[in-house]
Amino acid sequence: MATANNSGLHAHFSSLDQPEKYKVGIAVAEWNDQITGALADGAKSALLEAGIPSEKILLHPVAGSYELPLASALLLDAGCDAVIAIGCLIKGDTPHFEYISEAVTQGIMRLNLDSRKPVIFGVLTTLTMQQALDRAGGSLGNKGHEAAVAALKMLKLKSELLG
Ligand code: DLZ
Repeated sequence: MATANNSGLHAHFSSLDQPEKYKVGIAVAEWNDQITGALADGAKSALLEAGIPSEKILLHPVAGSYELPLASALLLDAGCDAVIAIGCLIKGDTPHFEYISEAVTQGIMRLNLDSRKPVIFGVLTTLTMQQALDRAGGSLGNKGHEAAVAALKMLKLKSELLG
């Protein structure tokens, strides 16, 4: 069962050295934009809090979650050091949800390993709109903010390991 404090992401993040040198992309799906807009706002505020300059945060909308892997790849090609892919898939009456979820999950993981750059899975996959609202600034926090913290932690890890 989901809990209100299940990640500890914030507790263990110490700040990034020279945050001004990083460029971070945010790809945002327009499907369920009430949710994805709130997630993108959460992600952007976490990056700004960490000292990434606003002109180095590239936020780009795409039609739906299925487009997120290609949009993320293009953001990496455009020089981003990390990308946060934000979407919201809500299960309906057809198997569409399963196909898109699987494709997006695999596509984003592939980008991580192929590029050796963090591409963060900020995609909610929920059974109901209420579950999505709970995770987009509601009772279970803002998963977009947590996704950005995950990106910052991966950038820090990469810098510690590789300089
Ligand atoms: C088609 C579709 C459906 C049914 N549901 C969602 C959804 O819940 N969340 C989402 O982000 N996108 C959805 N899409 C759109 C697809 O992701 C994609 O944009 C289209 O299939 C065009 O490639």
